[in-house]
Amino acid sequence: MVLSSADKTNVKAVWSKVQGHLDDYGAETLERMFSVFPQTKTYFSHFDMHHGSTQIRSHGKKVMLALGEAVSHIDDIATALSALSDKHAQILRVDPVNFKLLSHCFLVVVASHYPALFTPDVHVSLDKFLGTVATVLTSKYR
Ligand code: HNI
Repeated sequence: MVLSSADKTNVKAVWSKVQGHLDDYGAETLERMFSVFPQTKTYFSHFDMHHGSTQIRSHGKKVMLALGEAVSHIDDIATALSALSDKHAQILRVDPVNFKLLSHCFLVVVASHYPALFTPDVHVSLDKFLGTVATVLTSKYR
């Protein structure tokens, strides 16, 4: 997946809005994923899964910060997320199908908070970006 310069501009525009709300949007993304795709909860059996759970908020923020790292290093996401890629492949072993589910939920969060920003072009760019991140995080599985 190749991000064009227009894609990069669009992703950075989204991130300039999102970066002040990492806890909220991270938690919202995870809560949507757990309720819409309950099979994803199997990876988090050690978490308090109630609404407003501090574990969900803190994990959501970690995921958002990692996405922010990818935005900051958008020309070399593989290097920026290399350690996280090792961890997902060797320790967490999250089935790659789940990355699409998380990405979908994040797209919904962005669209619902910024409907005017979320044009079809921006939707495509953000989807391509999330696809690139997912490819990096699942690239070391075998
Ligand atoms: Ni993921 C841990 C980022 C997708 C399940 N994940 C992390 C951490 C970051 C992170 C950051 C913390 C690592 C650390 O502590 O060293 N995860 C991301 C990103 C994506 C992603 C950027 C995709 C955009 N992870 C997923 C998906 C699942 C998932 C799709 C499963 C549905 N991740 C986990 C689990 C942990 C985790 C489980 C460990 C959580 C814990 O604290 O026990």
